[in-house]
Amino acid sequence: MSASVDEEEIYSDVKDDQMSCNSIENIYVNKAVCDAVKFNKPGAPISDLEGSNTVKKRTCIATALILGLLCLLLLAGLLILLVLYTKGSDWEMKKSYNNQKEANQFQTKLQALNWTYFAGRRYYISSTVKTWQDSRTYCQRFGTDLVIVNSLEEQNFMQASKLQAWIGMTDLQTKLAWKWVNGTLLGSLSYWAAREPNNASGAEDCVELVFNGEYWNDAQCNNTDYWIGEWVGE
Ligand SMILES: [Ca+2]
Ligand SMILES: [Ca+2]
Ligand SMILES: [Ca+2]
Repeated sequence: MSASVDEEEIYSDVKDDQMSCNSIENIYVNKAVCDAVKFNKPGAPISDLEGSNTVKKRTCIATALILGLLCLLLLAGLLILLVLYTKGSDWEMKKSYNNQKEANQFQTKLQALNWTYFAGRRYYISSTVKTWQDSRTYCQRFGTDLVIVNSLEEQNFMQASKLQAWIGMTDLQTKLAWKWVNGTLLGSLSYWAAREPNNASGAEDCVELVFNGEYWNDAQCNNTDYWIGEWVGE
């Protein structure tokens, strides 16, 4: 009877162990212990297993902290990019607005003062003086350039200004041949004054209207003249 009781107790203990081993919680937590009990194999010492679990928990916590930190860094990076993008867009919009505003002001000024139409073309006749390059730069800022003379009619039109004014021709780059500002070489059509171009002192590389606008002369580019701009394109 006593032996039977012992067997029952042993059986009960084993059963308890099996139930314990079958519970979901313990399957993952105490697998090594269960294996040791179920298969009657020497398992790892309990203290080692607990230590192992503690290490795993710490590893999990550390991993979670690192992931959280990475998420924060990623979020911060996205916020910085968003701020930079917004500022860049604002700056571009402001720049575009300023350029458009400047162009509109220029158009208004031209229309109010010196916009002139001839043979379907638009011209700007300056009311101040500048060097040849500064005159050209002024024109280019607003989509124009110094005038290119394509016909006797256009030459006569400029003569009507009666100004000593720069036109769009130079030999600054070639020193050998005269070129219009659009890169084409001067052809047979020309209106040089007598004994011009003479490249006086070896330093005359830009062309101006002289004799009340009737003829051309090569002059030093750093002289200051009025200028005539011609709208590029139609
Ligand atoms: Ca022209
Ligand atoms: Ca020259
Ligand atoms: Ca000259």
